[in-house]
Amino acid sequence: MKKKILTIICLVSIMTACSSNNKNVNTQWWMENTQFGININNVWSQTTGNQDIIVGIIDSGVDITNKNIKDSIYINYNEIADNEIDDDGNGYVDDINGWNFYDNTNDIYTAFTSDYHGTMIAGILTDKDYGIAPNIRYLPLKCFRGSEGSIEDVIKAIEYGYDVGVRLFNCSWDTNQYSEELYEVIQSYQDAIFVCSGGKNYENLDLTPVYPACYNLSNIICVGGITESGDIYEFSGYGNDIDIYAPGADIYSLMPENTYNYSDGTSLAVAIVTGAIALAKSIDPLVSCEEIKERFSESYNDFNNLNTLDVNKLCFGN
Ligand SMILES: [Ca+2]
Ligand SMILES: [Ca+2]
Repeated sequence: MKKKILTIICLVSIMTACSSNNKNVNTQWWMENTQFGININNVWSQTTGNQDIIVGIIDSGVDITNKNIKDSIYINYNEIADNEIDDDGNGYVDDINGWNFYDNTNDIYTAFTSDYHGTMIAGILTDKDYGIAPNIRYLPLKCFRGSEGSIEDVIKAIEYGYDVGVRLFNCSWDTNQYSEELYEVIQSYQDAIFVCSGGKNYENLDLTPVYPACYNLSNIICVGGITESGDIYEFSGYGNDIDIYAPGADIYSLMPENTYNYSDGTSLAVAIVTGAIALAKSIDPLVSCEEIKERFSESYNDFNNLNTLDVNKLCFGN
């Protein structure tokens, strides 16, 4: 059994209701809606993502067998599968589709209960029917089993992802524990953007910060969740540290083993923001985190007095 430096890192997701597999229902309230949804239609007429954009999903594992996400998986063409040789010499044997840092294997999916969360994030990002940016690539970086993981593995995953070419990381988790090591690794990759959860409790982050979202670093984006009625989602953090609010309730997403479900959680808002940034980077690969934050600060919603995500404004500035 691997010895781990454990910290408490909790993933944020609550499944609300089991749905049927009826895909004819109007399932995603937040996609086209221009009030508290993300206003995506005009952007989609220009791009549904560029395959050169690779999003690193630091999360639990991903069931990549689903037909709606299997074509978006990152493939390491420098590695020969299943020959038990580290062909590309990066220190990871047979790492074709990312890596399982939790168990230190190339098996990025273990079981439904341990890996539904990462699968859900991959679905929001790239599901052909229900995702934001189906034509980008995602790289599974499994650091959690269920809600259990370690800073130690997260740091390895960031280093691995960056070497692969990831410049956009989805971090749908948080911890109350400040880690200097995690701070430093994020700081050292200035040209990578880290989209992070503003927490799973209804707390003012100015008083009760969560990490990595509240590290004072220019390449971190701190995300909060809102509901269909524009209220702050009941388990989202709030306060001045939040850069942008995005839909975080009643989100329809892929689950393992070819199932779908409605879920709530700041985790989902994070994935929606990551997907939106992936589209912005598909249009302008050199857009900086600073520029993105500036566009977020202009994305002010008078109805709820919050900065709420508008993908059209993010991508085209109006
Ligand atoms: Ca390798
Ligand atoms: Ca190999």
